[in-house]
Amino acid sequence: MARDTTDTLGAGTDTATPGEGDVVSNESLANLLREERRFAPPADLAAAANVKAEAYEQAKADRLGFWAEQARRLTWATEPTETLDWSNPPFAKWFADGELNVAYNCVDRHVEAGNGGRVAIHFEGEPGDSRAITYAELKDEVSRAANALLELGVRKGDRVAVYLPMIPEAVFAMLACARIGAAHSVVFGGFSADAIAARIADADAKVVITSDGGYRRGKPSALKPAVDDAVARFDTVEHVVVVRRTGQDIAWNDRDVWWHEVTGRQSAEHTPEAFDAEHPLFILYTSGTTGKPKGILHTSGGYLTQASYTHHAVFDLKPETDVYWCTADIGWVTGHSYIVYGPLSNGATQVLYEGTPDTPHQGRFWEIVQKYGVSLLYTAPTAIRTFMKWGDDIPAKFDLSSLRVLGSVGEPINPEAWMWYRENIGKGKCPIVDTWWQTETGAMMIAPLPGVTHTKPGSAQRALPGISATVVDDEGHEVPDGGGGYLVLTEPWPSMLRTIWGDDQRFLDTYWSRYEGKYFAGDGAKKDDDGDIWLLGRVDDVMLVSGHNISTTEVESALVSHPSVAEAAVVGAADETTGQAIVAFVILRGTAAESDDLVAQLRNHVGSALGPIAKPKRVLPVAELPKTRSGKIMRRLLRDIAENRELGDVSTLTDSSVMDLIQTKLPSAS
Ligand code: 6R9
Repeated sequence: MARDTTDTLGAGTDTATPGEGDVVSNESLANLLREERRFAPPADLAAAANVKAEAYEQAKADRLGFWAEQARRLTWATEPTETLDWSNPPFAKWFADGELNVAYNCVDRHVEAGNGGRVAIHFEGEPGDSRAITYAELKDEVSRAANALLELGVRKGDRVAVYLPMIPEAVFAMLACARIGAAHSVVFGGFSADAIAARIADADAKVVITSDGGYRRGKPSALKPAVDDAVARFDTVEHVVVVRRTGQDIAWNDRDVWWHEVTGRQSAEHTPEAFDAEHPLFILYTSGTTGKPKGILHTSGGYLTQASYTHHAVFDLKPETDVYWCTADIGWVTGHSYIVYGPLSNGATQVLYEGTPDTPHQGRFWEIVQKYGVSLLYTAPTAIRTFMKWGDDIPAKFDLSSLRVLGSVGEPINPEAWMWYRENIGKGKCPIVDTWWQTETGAMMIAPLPGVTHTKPGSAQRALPGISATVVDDEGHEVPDGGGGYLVLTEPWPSMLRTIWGDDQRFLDTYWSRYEGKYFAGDGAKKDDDGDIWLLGRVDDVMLVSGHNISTTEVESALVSHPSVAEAAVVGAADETTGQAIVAFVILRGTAAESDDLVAQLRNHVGSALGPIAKPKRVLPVAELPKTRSGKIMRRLLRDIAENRELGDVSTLTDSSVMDLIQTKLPSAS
């Protein structure tokens, strides 16, 4: 990147006018791809890696054979003889004649193999309470919870909604559902009563599992009132099971039962039944930009195969010695696949943390890494940029020498955030695995292999073995190396969504109608000269300035490459001259002071990094950005602000007061 060079591309131009940009922009926007930093895997990690370079060749030669082999990682009650049934595309069946119990694979088989004494979960509550749960104890907890659900009338094929904080009971509840063949529908703790009600109604959930509250930011925060409000709207919800976490006062209704009472009277023995590989495992709602949330349906055998394989391959998990920690919430797909199903199917020891990264202090994450000797860490760019903002001195106070692989998920990671993660957390010795995937894909799809890939800051690089991904243009033709367009998946994969719950037509329309025979992911992407893939953000967020597509990710990464910027969100706002004009919202790093001079510098900085056409019309320093509970920036709301419109749906926002803060900062926004 040309971030330290002078203003060679004429970034003094304030407004790009149509026509003028053509040559300059095409050339200069490719600058981000001129990322020349490369990091080879550490030799010792490469030598002992779970997955070596041959895996790509093997999967290429026989993709289905490769996945059939990965399915053998699992313990089947009936081994599948058929790998993929694609006779009715895009409705896939994987391992259809196989039978298994997902919870048995995540729990019992480790106990039977003699590892019952291994810690499955090191729970760390926000107030500092902790609890270690071995695989043997997990088996008892999950069995009791399964027996409790049966007592409450839940049966194979039913749906159970789960609305819990990040406490062990969330894991027990999900596995108990899996164990008896009921599909869980986890709703982010903190979503509103309306959001819970919509999800209960769509899936027709019979039972809801919640808690009195959970700890967030040093205080107990209530969960049950939202459930009470939602459940009161239906007579189909038969029971609400309530975990006591905070002990706060709650209203009590006839259908409520305490978790500790209903599980406490059960036997710790429960014989898991084998279900078809295509039996539903869970529904997880993902908010579309418009319309009601989509209930993404995942099934059992294929999903678990890919969650398990990718966790083993991409984190290089050695279950006897590693301590793994995924900081995601259980309400996000990352919590499903990389807290519950992937790690537990692999017999991992992991940390489960209830709270926020700054309670009681901004070093809390690093204190946890030090306390448990975490070796594999999986977090999101939003967290990494927040840590950058707080300053390098905070992680420097802790012993992080146990770390060996660092993961990222959720958004494109800006090259400078990647470098910061590598230097300040990984101390220059840990491979970074930037993992691209979606709720819909169920498990990782594009990511480096830590013992194989020469990593590049900011790129997820290439499809994992057995996965086929590429970038196509408007007409669906694959772009050559160096070209840009849309990310598509060209072959079915084991953990693919099977449909949208109750709406096959929407499944077809959303993902399979844009390009014949290809899955449309909704993300913009580019291939660099080596053929490596760079994700450029959601297609809905792409800006059209003077006839040029400009990706939000590239402009944000250019801003974050300035030493004063920790985080940036960029939107295209309607503009009379250029169609759209780039408006950038930036969070400054701890030491930087807001000034007109700095704003001018930042605009010029983007201009010189990417060319004049990408130079933001406005740069607005703000204290916070609107984010979803999984940490994704909600650019749609910033666009509403930049265009002086009333705010759209804010129901998935973490903290709606953020919008008020931004609005008061912008009396003159136009
Ligand atoms: C796992 C998850 C999916 C969307 C996806 C993309 C963005 C996720 C990314 C990434 C660039 C990565 N995304 N990981 N973009 N690089 N490593 O996040 O699922 O919540 O369904 O979001 O997130 O835009 O399409 P989900």
